Amino acid sequence: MDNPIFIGKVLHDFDQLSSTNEYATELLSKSNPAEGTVISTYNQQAGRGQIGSSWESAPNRNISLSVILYPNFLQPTQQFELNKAISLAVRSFLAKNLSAEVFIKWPNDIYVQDKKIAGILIQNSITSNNIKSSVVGIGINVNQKFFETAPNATSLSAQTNNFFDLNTLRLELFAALEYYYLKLKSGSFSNLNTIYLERLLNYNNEALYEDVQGERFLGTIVGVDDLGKILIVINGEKRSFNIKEIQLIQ
Ligand code: BT5
Repeated sequence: MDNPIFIGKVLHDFDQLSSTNEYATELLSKSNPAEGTVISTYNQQAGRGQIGSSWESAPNRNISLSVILYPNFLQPTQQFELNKAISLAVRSFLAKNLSAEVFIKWPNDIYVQDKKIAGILIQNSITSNNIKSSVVGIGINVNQKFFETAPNATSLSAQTNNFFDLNTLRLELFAALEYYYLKLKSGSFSNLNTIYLERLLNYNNEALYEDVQGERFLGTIVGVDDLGKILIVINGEKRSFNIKEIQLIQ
């Protein structure tokens, strides 16, 4: 992967910030930032997850950043294609720094064994024709070894016992993001889908799931539909689930 050309070229670095996604969204609402503009802090105090959840990060130990993109080559129904490209970029960047296997846990959590090492929060602004802009929020656990609110978290340091330079890692992350984003932009949807499935935790493996009614069942992930719903075969029948409608038990 070459040095990034546009991702991170404009970098707004903050000593502290409540949420990089929140700041990037505000910036987009009142200006026209260049594509690839990054809002970054090593001290994020009120990081956000999906649908009201929060993201924990101890000061000066981790990467928390948001990238502003304009994927207007994607239709509103193709939003999940961006999720695939970004998940693959974060996964491949982490895999280069770890000897253990790194998986994507649908839809876009990054896992090492059964622990979460990175989270992604993509917030799109859409028109009837396309995605107008995206705030791609990424949290990577780097040098933090103990987590107060996230018992299932791990980090690069917890996995390797090494200490990582955040600025160096951040550049590697930009390069990986740019590589996969350009792949997406060139229209390689089916190729990205194939690699996404190859890296998807429990793809083609039977596992135990629980639905929102608390019912547990064995199922096998066989794919992801165009809208990003997970496709699981349960007792010979293919069913689709939206985010938060199902969770992996083991
Ligand atoms: C995510 O949400 O995983 C998306 C996290 C995105 C964070 C980035 S940081 C930069 C940018 N600015 C923001 O404000 N946010 C983004 P979700 O799938 O909803 O997972 C959240 C859940 O993960 C929480 O409810 C906890 O259970 C767990 N969690 C919280 N902090 C964690 C951490 N550091 N490592 C692993 N798991 C964590």
